[in-house]
Amino acid sequence: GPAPESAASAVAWLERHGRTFDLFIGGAFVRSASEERFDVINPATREVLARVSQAGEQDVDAAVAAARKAFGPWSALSGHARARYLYALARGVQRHSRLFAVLETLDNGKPIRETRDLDLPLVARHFYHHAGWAQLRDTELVGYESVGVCGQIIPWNFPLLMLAWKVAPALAMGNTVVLKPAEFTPLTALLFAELCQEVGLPPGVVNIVTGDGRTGELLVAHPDVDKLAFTGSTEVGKLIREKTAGSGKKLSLELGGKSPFIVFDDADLDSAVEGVVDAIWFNQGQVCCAGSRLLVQEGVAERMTHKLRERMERLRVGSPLDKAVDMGAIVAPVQLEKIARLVEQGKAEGATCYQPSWAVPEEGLFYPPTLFTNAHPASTVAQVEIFGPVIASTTFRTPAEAVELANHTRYGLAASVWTENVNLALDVAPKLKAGVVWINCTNLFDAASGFGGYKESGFGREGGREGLFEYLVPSWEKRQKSEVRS
Ligand code: TXE
Repeated sequence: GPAPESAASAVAWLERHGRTFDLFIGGAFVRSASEERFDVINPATREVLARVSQAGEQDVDAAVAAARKAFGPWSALSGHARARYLYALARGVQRHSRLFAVLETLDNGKPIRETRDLDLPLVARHFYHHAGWAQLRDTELVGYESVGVCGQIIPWNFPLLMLAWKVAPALAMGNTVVLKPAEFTPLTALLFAELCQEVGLPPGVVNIVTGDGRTGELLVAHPDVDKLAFTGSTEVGKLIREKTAGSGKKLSLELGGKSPFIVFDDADLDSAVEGVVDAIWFNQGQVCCAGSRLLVQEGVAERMTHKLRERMERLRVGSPLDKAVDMGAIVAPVQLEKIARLVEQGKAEGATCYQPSWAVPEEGLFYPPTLFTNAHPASTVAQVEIFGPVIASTTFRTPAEAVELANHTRYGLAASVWTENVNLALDVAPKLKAGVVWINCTNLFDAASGFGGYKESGFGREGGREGLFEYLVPSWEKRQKSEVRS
């Protein structure tokens, strides 16, 4: 097979920083007031990659103040002037894409094939797309104003891509940002901070405060933050909603999921099997819209299980720098323990558990692809977001039953429908309560189409035209608010 990707570029970058990182505030790297730091590990080897700052109250205050100071001049720029910066960031991401991809793979554990061919192109695309919207801002979005200072809290499953989803629209619409990456995966955000310097982004437009949930809480509670955007667990999302109630802060939440993957009798089963690989084994299943519930029509259930088991045998789990692997490492020990615990619970509840005959590497945080069949729709593995490479399968008889099972969840992020009958697909799709429904495909994203959920998957959309309005307020609303204040 192909030679493994070299980690040299990312290692050199880490070494250049003495493997120790400060916070990015007001366009410069500054030491945290407390000088407290935490370890960031490579989940494939458990080695410490770097020590990163834990931002405390003074640091978050300084970052918000820097963003506030930058907001006036930044929001007063013409749209096309801001577009120039977004184009420069997009080109910068492409220029350094190899380094970004390797660093992301080291930090997160996901296969280099994915960071190189999916994460990075999608990141660049997101900045290009929003650069275009920045140009159109002044003519196509009249009657709206920038919101102000945005606090953005992101998860570890797509570290740089989630940064792009948050930062690009915020900047394009004239806002400034204080972003908190997830504590497991802060490194590409810090490299992005360097890119902001490289392209000459005005100081304070983007600030990056690393730290754990405590730093997030400080950002959520900060009185001078106008908007909060959060992607992460439903539990923390709920907490943020409670804490911001009545604060006047604008809020968008992109939370968990337990998305159905529905296979009808007439589906092209080989394509559907590849679809499942993509739905639940892509990124080790650590995907908010992962197809984690397999609903199969009775007539093909046995064949589908058989084909899936054969395909599972041929999946490769191992070093994420190996270009031939299909699955890398799980992000952190707690996540690996959570997966293992839920799989044991699934077995205890009586579902049939299939794993490949081979074993995963022992040194790193690896977990094998896992299939449950005969999972009762109300059971743990069919209801709880596992956020790992585990899919739970159930059968159904009629399309109506498929819809009922699909919607039998607290979540509503995504769904995938597999059939050769276009009428059936178009009949079923609108009945599924999900932010996106894929037909004969899965896990496809584009900056031009809005992404987000229903029910406990959150609210607000990212991407598309609708995503822009998360970072704008109607002018009349802003006037009214300032009148109330004065
Ligand atoms: O998420 P958290 P965790 C789900 C998934 C996973 C579980 C736990 O099921 O197993 O959540 O993962 C910050 N105030 N998803 O614990 O805690 C935190 O520092 C403000 C699904 O990693 O929600 C990080 O930056 N912020 C999800 C971010 O919130 C707080 C992706 C997300 O972490 C905070 C990730 C607080 N009180 C996990 N506590 C998806 N839908 O994509 C933590 N944070």
